[in-house]
Amino acid sequence: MLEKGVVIKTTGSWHTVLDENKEAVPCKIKGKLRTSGIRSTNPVAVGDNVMFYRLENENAGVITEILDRKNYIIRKASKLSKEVHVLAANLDQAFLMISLTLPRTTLRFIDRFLATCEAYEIPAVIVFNKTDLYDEELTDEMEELAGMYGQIGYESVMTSAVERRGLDELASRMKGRTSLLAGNSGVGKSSVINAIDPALNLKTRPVSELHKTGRHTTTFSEMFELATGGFIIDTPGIKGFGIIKMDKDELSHFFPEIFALSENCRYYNCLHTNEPGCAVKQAAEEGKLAMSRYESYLSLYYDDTGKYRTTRY
Ligand SMILES: Nc1nc2c(ncn2[C@@H]2O[C@H](COP(=O)(O)OP(=O)(O)O)[C@@H](O)[C@H]2O)c(=O)[nH]1
Ligand SMILES: [Mg+2]
Ligand SMILES: [Zn+2]
Repeated sequence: MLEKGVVIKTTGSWHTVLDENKEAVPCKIKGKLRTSGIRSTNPVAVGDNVMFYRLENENAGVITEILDRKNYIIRKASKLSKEVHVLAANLDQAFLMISLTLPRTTLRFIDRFLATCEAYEIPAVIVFNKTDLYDEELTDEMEELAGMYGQIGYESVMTSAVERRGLDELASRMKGRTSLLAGNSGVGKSSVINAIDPALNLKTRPVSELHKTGRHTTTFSEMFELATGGFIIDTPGIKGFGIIKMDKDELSHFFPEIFALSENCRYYNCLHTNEPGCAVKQAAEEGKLAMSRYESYLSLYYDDTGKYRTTRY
């Protein structure tokens, strides 16, 4: 009998599928699997909804089909390969956890992440963590940034794992949804999740040990269910999340406020770098567009490393 389930972990050829009674069943894949058509190194990803059957007298099953994906995020399988690795599928939203100190997240990193979410059409929320460490100046900066991103359409949540601040709000936003939790190492992702649901007992690591090697040895994504409801995807390959190298003439689509301003540029194909009559550049100079956002746009525009594919998936 076929059952429906969701993949919560993949390690090599074994995939952990959560059945409809929330029981975890280790599954292999049936030899021939209908795939989604992309050339990926992994046929099944965390977040995939699948059909599977159980093997008799064994606590194991076989996946026979991957149901259509609402969306998925990828990274390149390796530096030279054209193949991709699907990091996660069926995301409802992405939380970008940042910190203004220890370690400080750069605005460039935030904007890259947000632009990538736009390209994937995944709603993004910014989480300011470690707020217990912010002095008055950093608190002002946080309010200013939250206001600036809020105007663009990105909501913010302010949290502290230490002082248990903002956890209810975060948990309620996560409830009933599948969320990607992203952010630089050390910003407190695991700590915040543990503070929401201590039973998960995720490993945390002091910031002073971040430079030590072995940090990024895991390459498999994992999905956790919170006791308060909702699934969280913690993916180690998040650096490669920037895999979507947007075409230069499409880049402004992924900066919503820049895209809105571009309507007033003199040339319809204005790229907002140095063109005469560019409403975007003018707005940045007049303070109507955050200079940091404009600079992030330009930095992505000029980022010609050729590291990533130019295709949008
Ligand atoms: N002061 C303070 N420290 C925090 C907070 N959240 C996490 N940390 C510390 O930051 C370090 C890294 O946390 P961790 O959860 O491992 O970060 P991750 O790499 O994003 O999962 C640990 O030493 C945590 O104790 C917070 O809200 N306030
Ligand atoms: Mg962690
Ligand atoms: Zn322009």
